[in-house]
Amino acid sequence: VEASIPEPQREAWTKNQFESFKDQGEFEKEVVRHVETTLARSMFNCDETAAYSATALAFRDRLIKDWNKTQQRQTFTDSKRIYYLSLEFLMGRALDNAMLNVKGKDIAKGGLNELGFRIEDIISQENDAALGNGGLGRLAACFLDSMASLNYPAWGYGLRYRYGIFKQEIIDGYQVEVPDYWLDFNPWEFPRHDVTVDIQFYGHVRKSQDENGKTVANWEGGEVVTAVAYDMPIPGYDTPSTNNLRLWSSKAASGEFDFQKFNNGEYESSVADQQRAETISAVLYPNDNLERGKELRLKQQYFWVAASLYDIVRRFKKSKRPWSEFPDQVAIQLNDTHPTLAVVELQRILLDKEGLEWDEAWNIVTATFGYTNHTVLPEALEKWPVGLVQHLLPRHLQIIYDINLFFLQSVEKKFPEDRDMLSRVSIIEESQPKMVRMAYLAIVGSHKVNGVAELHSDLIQTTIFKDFVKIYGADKFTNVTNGITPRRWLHQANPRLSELIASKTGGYDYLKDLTTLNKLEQYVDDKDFRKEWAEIKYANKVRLAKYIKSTLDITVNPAALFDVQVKRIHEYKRQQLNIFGVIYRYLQLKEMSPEERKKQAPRVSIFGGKAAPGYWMAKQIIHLINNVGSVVNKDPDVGDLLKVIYLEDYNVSKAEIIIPASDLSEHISTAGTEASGTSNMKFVLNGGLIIGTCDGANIEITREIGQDNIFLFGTLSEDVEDLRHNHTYGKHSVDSGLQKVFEAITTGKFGDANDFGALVSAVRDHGDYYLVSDDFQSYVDTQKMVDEEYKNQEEWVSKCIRSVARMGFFSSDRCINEYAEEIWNIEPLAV
Ligand code: 6GP
Repeated sequence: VEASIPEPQREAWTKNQFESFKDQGEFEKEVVRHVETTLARSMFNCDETAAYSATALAFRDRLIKDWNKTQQRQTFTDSKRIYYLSLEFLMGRALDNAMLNVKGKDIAKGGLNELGFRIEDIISQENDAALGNGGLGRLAACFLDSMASLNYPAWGYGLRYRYGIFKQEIIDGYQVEVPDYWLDFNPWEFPRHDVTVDIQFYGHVRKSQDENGKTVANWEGGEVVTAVAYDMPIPGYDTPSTNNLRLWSSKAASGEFDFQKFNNGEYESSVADQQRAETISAVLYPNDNLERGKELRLKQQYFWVAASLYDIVRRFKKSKRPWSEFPDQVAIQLNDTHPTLAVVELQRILLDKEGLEWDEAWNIVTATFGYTNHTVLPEALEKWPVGLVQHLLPRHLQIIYDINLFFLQSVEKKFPEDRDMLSRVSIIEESQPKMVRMAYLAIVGSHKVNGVAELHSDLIQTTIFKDFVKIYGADKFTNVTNGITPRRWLHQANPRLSELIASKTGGYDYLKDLTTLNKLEQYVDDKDFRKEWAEIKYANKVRLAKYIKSTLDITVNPAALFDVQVKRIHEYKRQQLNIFGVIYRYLQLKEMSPEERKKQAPRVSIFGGKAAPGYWMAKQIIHLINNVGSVVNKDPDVGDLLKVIYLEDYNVSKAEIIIPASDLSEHISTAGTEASGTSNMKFVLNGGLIIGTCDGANIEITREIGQDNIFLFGTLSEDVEDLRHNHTYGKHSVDSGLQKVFEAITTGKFGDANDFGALVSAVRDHGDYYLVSDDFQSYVDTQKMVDEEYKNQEEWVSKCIRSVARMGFFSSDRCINEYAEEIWNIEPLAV
């Protein structure tokens, strides 16, 4: 890198660079300087918010240095880069992570203490960057962490939403949504007012002839909106590599602002255009595993994809390489189908702007893209009405039709005898109205397609994409089982456990190679180690109990079994099965004599998660959980034996408190519906056991940690279809235990029965699509087993330790290395 600096300036440029804080004194000086100058406040009225801001700025200064160097090095070496396109990045807080990666947390702790603050209080001042819904967005955040930590030259591209996922309040047992305006003070983003791209919408296509007589398409007219880049540094762990996350913000294109109107005093209408432009990046769509065909959403997608591709192409063109080398320099990963228009946009750029021939362009496109599928749920598979695409992106629709034409011609050649094949695999669905099937477009436009856990990758190849396996062969399809970053999800969230592990495995190397955890296995029978382990879990539970007390004013006993289900509320994730099970437990407790009750294991059932604002059934589930809580929690017959807690506004920073405190967590989706799940990995890594179905990554977790260390129950994925068929056409009777639960609900034990009619009849009268009744008995039986096993704490703790020791596979580092090797063909950059 130094060689890239011009000789005369080299010395001046490279000397006197500042490093991480030399000592506590230097850190304090920096904080005070930022309070007094950058924030223009006096230390005499420096509150926690100001102390947070100044601390963040002090660390940011260090981060920027590494960031600049990394970018310079990437430019200089000119090696292949990976671009991760995701409409969601669920980052959470950044300060703790920056402290870890810049190395200076201990100094900051001491320094803040001396200035009169506790580091935990300062860290918790930060707003979460909540630019995502759930698993898909959090996975993208873990991937950024791993790509930086492994020194891959990687960029994330997304949208800078002014409002992230809404904040959830629970009022009278109902979810209420409050906007999440998170940008008040965000030291982690850098506006790049000089990096802008004009994005076109609407208009029409005019064909003309160029000087060689070749027909060229000109996309003309319509409206233009400007994309402005905002960059966020992504530091790696134990490496100076600091990558970039570039988020685009929309604003009116210069020249769009109507000065004439403004001059005439029509202030309001003159800013209307501006507001319309800004709407594009205003808000994150709050649906998880659901697509609704809204025009603004399609506008968001194109806006973000077009700006990102412009940026990527601009960077490539600086290298002056021939176009054929584009795929050697650029890999683009599509995080689900949301960025699929990028396939069309790149083809358009190569064809219309750069003058390449169709085949030449198309070979470049398909060699560049990879597509990750995150769900098989039909309601989540993206489709856009042809008419809408035509209206918004007329040239793109033409290209989509051409892609489809050439694709179908090749299919017809290969399968002349299969007459239905063409309509089955067509990118255009011949429905009323016609629809563009984005997943099919993504498959056709990519060289690799992957699922996110073994079962899921098998399922996509045998169900929703099976024709494409026939067409392209099995090699195009692969699996990359999801992972999580151990830096955030063990070291940051559970510092004491991390320290204990480090003391036994030879330091913090395990944070770089998670398989090192296997050294813990030799301590499973070590009584002292087990004791320390159990004490840490208990302390984490005390911390959560305090949080529950402070937010809900409910006292829970930290010695009780903490049973946690936190994730988006969805029928397929089956929080309804959980709460029905809780009701069943409650009814049983009520029937027992006081003597019998004394023998029962106390439990705290903890729920958390948001429902999409338009998902009525999910909101009913939240309501029922809260109503059950308000009955159970004040029932003196039950006391400590059962508490039901709904934690408001589940998000990344709350997950960091909740996950380390769980004894048991629930991952109980109907088999075949949860693509992977990633919180299952987080819970086990933090020394909790799980109860789960044979679904998603639960299956691989079982394989790694051993069947004895997990509570599996329920229908297998291969039996789901038959059961559903029987529900519809055969006879279907509700499980007898569940009937008692329904009786309690419908007789008004938990508030107005009418409120929960739909929840009950979905199971009882409407085919029980999610097999709640089929799995109910085995669920409560398995919970009984949990109660029994929890009584033997020595054995329980041994299982936890053994499980953690075997979780090495689930690091997102492993995952990223697999993508790099199998899909991106990219090497880390030496530092
Ligand atoms: C989620 C899947 O539901 C979850 O199982 C998986 O762990 C996660 O993706 C990461 O791969 N899918 C979504 O959130 C989604 O909206 C379109 O998919």
